[in-house]
Amino acid sequence: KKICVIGLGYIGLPTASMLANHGYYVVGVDVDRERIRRIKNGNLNIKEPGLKTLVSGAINSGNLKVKTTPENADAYIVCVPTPVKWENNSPKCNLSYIYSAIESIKPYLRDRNLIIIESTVPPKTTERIYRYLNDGRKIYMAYCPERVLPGKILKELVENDRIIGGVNKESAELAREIYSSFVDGNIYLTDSTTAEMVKLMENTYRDVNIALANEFAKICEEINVNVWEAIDLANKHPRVNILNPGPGVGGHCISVDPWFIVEISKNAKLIRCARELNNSMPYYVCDLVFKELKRREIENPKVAIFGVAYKGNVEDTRESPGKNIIECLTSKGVSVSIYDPYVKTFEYPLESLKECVTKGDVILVITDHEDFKNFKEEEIREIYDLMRNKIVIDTRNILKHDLWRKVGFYVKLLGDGK
Ligand code: SAJ
Repeated sequence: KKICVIGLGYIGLPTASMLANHGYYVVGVDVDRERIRRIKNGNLNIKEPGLKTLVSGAINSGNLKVKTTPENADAYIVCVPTPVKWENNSPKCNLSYIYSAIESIKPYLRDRNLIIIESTVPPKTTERIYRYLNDGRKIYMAYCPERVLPGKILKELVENDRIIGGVNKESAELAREIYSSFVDGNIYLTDSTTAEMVKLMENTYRDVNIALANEFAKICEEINVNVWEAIDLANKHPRVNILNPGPGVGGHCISVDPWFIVEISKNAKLIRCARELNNSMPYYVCDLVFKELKRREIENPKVAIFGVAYKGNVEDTRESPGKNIIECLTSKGVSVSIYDPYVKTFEYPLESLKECVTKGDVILVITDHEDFKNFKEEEIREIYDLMRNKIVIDTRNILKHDLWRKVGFYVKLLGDGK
């Protein structure tokens, strides 16, 4: 059987390669010529453990071909981005990439073809597209949300349970046949609108949980409690699982998807509030910086930013809270230098560790990279000697604070009022 995967990003490329390695003939399609060229050369712009080997294996086997236009196939899987756009202060899912993907496959569609959408979309989108396409042709359609965690994509693609929502039972069954070729987890069938809502609920649950942790962090600062210790102890309860506070929620999923629920329902009050709270965290972090600078009357301050990836151990900077923090600091006349051992390109210049901390006043840790945990005492001492003022603000509780304090740093931890 032949499958056409539209969109070769974080989800489409691993999925296409996986299917090609499991007996399907796969055509991977992306409108970006440069991306196609890179995939062919094995020079991927996505850094994900194991991905390069998987892709080159699929291409060398002859089962995966990549190009810029679709072809006739038995099934089409759409994995294009669905960002949020703002219209009159209201969030709206930008479905333009989905629509152009659908238009691009429309001329090739034949009776009994299956179309699967994996991109995150507002409820009822799949049904609407199904109605639009079913103009006399017998098309099958299903919504099968991706659920993989960046950094663990290959493992989770195989191991996670999957939800498949068909516009009818036959569609769901046909989609199940495809996914069961490589998924070891359970596969659950439902209707397409339920599956769309399930996807949004998963990411919204996480966003609201993080917002709660962030609110706890602010409150703990007021009452001289360490929120990290408090959360750790609360989580000893068998039915409590509070996530970690931090500088805000980034990435292209959790910081975006809850808006698609806000878009469709006035009842989404808690969801909107959580989103706004998480979006406000970068400014809360900047206030912590301003407070330290003011307290010491530091003139022409320089802040050394540690980490601009949206989360630890990835190179992705999309929707990173770091961007808002940098903008806010620089708009108030604070100069910033940026160090991130994982990130290769960013809107602002990246520097080496030494350059970044030289003559700095504050180290502001924004990302929980493993590397930051592993600084040795000699390295911390070297950093100490290069800096003008010796302040550290850790928004992730990732540094070994005892070691930094021992060297002589003043360490402020987000959410620690003690
Ligand atoms: N974060 C915190 N505190 C925490 C956990 C995360 O502040 O305790 C922050 C992270 O630093 C990051 C953001 O939240 O900025 C999101 O990171 P994440 O690791 O929670 O999630 P993503 O966006 O990398 O991937 C999520 C996953 N969804 C869930 O876990 C429910 C993944 O399984 C989805 O496939 C993915 O969204 C997606 O594509 O929808």
